[in-house]
Amino acid sequence: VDRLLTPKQVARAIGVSESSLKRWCDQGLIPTIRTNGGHRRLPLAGVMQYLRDARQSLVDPEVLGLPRTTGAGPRVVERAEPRLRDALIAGDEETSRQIVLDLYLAGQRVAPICDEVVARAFHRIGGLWDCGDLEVFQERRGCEICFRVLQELLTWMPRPPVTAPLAIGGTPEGDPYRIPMLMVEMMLREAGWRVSALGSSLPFDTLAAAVERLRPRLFFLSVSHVDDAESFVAGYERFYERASEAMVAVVVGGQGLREEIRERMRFAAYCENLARLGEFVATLDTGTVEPAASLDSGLPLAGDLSGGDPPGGQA
Ligand code: B12
Repeated sequence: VDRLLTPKQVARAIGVSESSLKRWCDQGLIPTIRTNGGHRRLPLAGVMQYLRDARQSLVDPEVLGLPRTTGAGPRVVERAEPRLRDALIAGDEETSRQIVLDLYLAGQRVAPICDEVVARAFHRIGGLWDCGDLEVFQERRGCEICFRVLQELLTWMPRPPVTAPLAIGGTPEGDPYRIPMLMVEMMLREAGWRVSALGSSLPFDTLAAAVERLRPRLFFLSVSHVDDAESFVAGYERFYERASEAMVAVVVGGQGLREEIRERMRFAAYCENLARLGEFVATLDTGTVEPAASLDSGLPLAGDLSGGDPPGGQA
């Protein structure tokens, strides 16, 4: 459930008077709801969206439950990566949180935050662990911290309308990796999708059942680890057959999809990172025209117009 703040709290966090803040609420700059008694309450997600859009700095971030030094970190991805890596290795959750939140509040998109900062930090952490320079507990602890921080970011993202296209996905059996899947969820949410992450280590048969039952527009599969290439490829092919019968686009990604495995798979797209995923989904016809509006105009829904071909010039 979204945390509710009072105008007084938000005014203190930003460093403006309560009356200015109430005026902004009444002008619709910050989403506001009213209590039964008529008092204004501000959902935290809406406040975060406002801070991000307005690039508003904070004088007392702790009032919002944010790290004390929020706003003091790098706003560019290049400088953030080495700092995040060190903080994750040291198990410093508040600094890790601050680094990621600062980038988001500075208006950075999900794809560069995830691809260029978080994933890159983990690729380096994996390398250090491989060379014996890191303890397993440090890598594992870094994962836990990262997962919590990204989940927090997800709760701040605006909720998509019920008419938004649906994407579902997960990781295949034997693949316990949760961070890349969470990143895909964030990326799609930012692009306006409804997303239902099914979980990790799921057998292909149950993934196919989910596709048939939920009929999403898009299915995403994240593969970081493949135990046995033969059974993976065979299981995936059975899944893909059922997904294509259900007319569901399948997008795949992850470090486990080495070229020799990829070339034995069928898919709508393979994306090496979230930036590519963003480009791919922009080409998908998601038919988000309001049903009522299209009935009024007597025109068919957007989905019927293009016949499933990507609309030109969008990617
Ligand atoms: C954390 C970690 C683990 C954790 C995972 C915890 C968890 N619940 O998430 C645990 C402890 C489970 C683990 C176990 C193992 N691990 Co490990 N692990 C890592 C580590 C350090 C980070 C993984 C991670 O989350 N990275 C961050 C993500 C976000 O990066 P990413 O996966 O590249 O994702 C990006 C893109 O690939 C893409 N993407 C990914 N998925 C998708 C999906 C779609 C649809 C799209 C569009 C894009 C996309 O977008 C992302 C953002 O840019 C990596 C090091 C590394 N190089 O990443 C090793 C690594 C992946 N592990 C490795 C190994 C060897 C293992 C073990 C076999 C070790 C062992 N001997 O037991 C086991 C295997 C267990 C298993 N059954 O899979 C190797 C894999 C080598 C290989 N190619 O097969 C790596 C590369 C480390 C290394 N240098 O050797 N590991």
